[in-house]
Amino acid sequence: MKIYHAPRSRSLRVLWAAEELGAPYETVSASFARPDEDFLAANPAGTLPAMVDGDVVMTESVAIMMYLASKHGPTPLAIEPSDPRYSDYLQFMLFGEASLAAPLNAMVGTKLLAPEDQKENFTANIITRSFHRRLSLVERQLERGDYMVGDQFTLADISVGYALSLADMLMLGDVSDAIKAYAQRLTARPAFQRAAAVP
Ligand SMILES: N[C@@H](CCC(=O)N[C@@H](CS)C(=O)NCC(=O)O)C(=O)O
Repeated sequence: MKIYHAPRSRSLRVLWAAEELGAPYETVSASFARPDEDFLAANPAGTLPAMVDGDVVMTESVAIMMYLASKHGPTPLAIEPSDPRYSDYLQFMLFGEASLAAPLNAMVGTKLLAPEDQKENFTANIITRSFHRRLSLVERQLERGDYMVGDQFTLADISVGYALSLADMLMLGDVSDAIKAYAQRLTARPAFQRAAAVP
């Protein structure tokens, strides 16, 4: 399995999941700012990650994690649909990207690329406020256990954990102690550290 990767991009989710699963992979360095031909052949949209596994080509980080869990499972990282906790698993797996990380793409542009006098603007402030409001759902979950699915670490935590690290990178402001402790639990995992060390 080949993963097009850049450090701190969403390909980190895929590497982290592969490390947790013990799934073998190789990485290909890629840049969404300057995509080369090989990367664009795998993902014409030029977004990271892209994964090529034989004839299978996928470009959504959360979907790739679910694919890996199916392929290399059964695994405690994935909750089965018959399990009463499946709804939490599904909810936070998708929430991590759709509700938390996706809106932050606009903040990457604003904080990192926009001219100095356009870094503070109405939309950026709305996105930041909304991100913090949405974290209340993560906090409510943490009142029930250490992870998004009670006390079981799952792919949903990789999904949400990446969004937290992106917000931290963008310096979107302080988060609650519960979120800080949760982020520390996640980044302390050896599989995360191995994935984060991949250049
Ligand atoms: N929903 C996609 C989002 C992919 C995405 O936006 N990746 C960022 C890098 S972390 C990117 O390629 N941004 C450049 C762009 O949107 O053109 C996923 O979870 O994989």
